[in-house]
Amino acid sequence: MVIIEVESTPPTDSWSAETAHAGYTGASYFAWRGPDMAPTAWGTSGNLSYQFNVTNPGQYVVRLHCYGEQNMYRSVFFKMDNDQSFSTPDHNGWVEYFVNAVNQWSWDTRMVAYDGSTWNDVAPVVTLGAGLHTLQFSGREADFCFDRIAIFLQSIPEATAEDLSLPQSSTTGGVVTNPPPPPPPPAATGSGSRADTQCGCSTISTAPSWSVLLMAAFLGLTAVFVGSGGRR
Ligand SMILES: [Ca+2]
Repeated sequence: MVIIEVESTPPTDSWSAETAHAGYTGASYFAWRGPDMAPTAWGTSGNLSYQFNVTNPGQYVVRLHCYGEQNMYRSVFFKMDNDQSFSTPDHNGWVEYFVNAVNQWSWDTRMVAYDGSTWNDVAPVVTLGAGLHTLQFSGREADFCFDRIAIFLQSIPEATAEDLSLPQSSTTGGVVTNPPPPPPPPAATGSGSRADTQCGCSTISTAPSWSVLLMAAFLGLTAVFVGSGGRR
């Protein structure tokens, strides 16, 4: 399961990081303060990109924590990798994701594909193999707000994945996000290597200073010896 705060990447173009609507998570949410874009203007303005790693291949549901100002049809363009299974090839993989709720935060999002005249519902499910994947958005309609992204195996209940108390960068289900998960708390014993082997998520060590100090001392002594020899 991957939980990504939208604001983990800087806003582009007319995306605005805001905090006016209570109920968001993390530092802020993004609101599209640009114009309404044409239904075929995918990928042209306000491109946002999120990369994450999958270790358990499978069918993943993607949900957005959204807020629709004005009406429930505020939407954003969405694309997963270069997957074109959502739509016709000339969409180049882009579909729309809209809020489906007005003036409130909701996970009750709907994904649709535009066929040139109408918008057809598509399941917000993607097949993800092991490895890195890139999720992209671009601006579509004014006053669309989104806060966080949940990507989770279909076997995980939606209510579990949509629990707002979940931290960003969850490693549940063997999936880690980019940016990486927060480092573990320091080991009580002061030995840095134990936390590394337990979490396996980073190379953070809580006590790197001894080896650094020893190396510095060794280099310092070497310099003294070389210097001494040079003066002889
Ligand atoms: Ca957020």
